[in-house]
Amino acid sequence: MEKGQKDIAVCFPFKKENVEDFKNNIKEALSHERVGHVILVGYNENETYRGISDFISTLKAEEKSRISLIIQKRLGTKRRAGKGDGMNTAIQYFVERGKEKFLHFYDADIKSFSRTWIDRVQLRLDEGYHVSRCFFPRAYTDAMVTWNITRTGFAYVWPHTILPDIEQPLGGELGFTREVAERLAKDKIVLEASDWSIDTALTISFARYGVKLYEVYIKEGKHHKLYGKLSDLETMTVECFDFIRENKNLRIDTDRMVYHKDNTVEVPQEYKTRIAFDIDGTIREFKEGWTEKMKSLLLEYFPSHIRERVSKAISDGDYDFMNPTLWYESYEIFMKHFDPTIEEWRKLLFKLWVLRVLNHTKLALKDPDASLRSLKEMIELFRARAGVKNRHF
Ligand code: GDX
Ligand code: MG
Repeated sequence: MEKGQKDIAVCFPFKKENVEDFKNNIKEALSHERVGHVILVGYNENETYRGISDFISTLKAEEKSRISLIIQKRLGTKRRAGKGDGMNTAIQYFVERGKEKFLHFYDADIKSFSRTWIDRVQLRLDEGYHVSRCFFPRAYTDAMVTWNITRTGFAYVWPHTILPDIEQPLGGELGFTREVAERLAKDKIVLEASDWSIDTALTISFARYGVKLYEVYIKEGKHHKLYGKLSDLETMTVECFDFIRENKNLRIDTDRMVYHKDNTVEVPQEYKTRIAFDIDGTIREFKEGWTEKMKSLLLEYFPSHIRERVSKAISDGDYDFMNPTLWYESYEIFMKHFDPTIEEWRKLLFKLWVLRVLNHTKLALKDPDASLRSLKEMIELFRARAGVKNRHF
């Protein structure tokens, strides 16, 4: 980089966020000497959008000139309009109008964001990696979509690739080169990932392109708005699963791909024991909303040893059974039969995922280290079984 060159664009996609936190993040990005452009992509002209628009009007002319506040376009045609449309709008805007060489993304709701994150991501891009993405220490009861949907799904569908080894394949904090942005902007698979599936779509696409990828460990962690009951994650769980299912016939070969990551120091004790969601509220909700159609899907597709335990969980509150082996069997059934157009399939996937999370959480409360080991072993179990069967769908 030439001295004084502003060669990085930073994008914050946003929907409804705390305006003060978001303002701090924008200021932090603007204060970075290499950031030439800050792209803010809103879902619509809501309260957050208006708050940020007022804030921009108070900035100095030089800072104002480096900010674009835009509304996301409808780029996908099949899936819900969500974060994916926001990120894809930013990528297109960057490719068509931006002059910078690199594009970074960060979530707008992060409370621990600092300009040093930009440095740490950019360091690897400057070294020649095409994509550099963050991963964070997470509570052992957090990241339950990542472990039980995404890394398991990658191990199931693409067991021979590095995809299941990526620490946080759903993370929204990452940077890549203009060349990668240009490919993404034309990629139908990515453009259709208009909802929460965008993070999965990007990860899969980096593997499809065979990029040089680096995962950067941000040891201070990502502090952001918290979840309540697991039902806050229902849409994300289903959308992330469905994207993998829909693309299960994609042939991906990562033999020549370069993938490196930071070594992590031991996760701090406070993370090991922290409970990431409202357990009692989740259990209460689990019992509700079972329709006849959901029960008939269970009866038709699931073996009796799973079906009977699910029924007992609903009637007697015996929640602690969905271990990695039973989850593998269930996952396979969803992979083969799940229909995203049928609401009951979506609900059933979510309910069984809740049982998996509750089973893991019980172990995490008793023996945190054993629970982390069991998540890692679950990925290897999925990989080994899928690899051995070497199935063709
Ligand atoms: N433009 C736009 N449109 N932005 C959105 C939309 C949307 O429809 N929905 C969410 N966002 C923004 C949001 O304002 C925030 O800046 C960011 O996207 C992430 O959303 P948040 O509600 O904070 O998601 P959460 O649950 O923190 O998940 C993030 O981390 C997950 C993970 O680390 O596993 C998010 O980046 C997920 O994609 C990721 O799976
Ligand atoms: Mg968040």
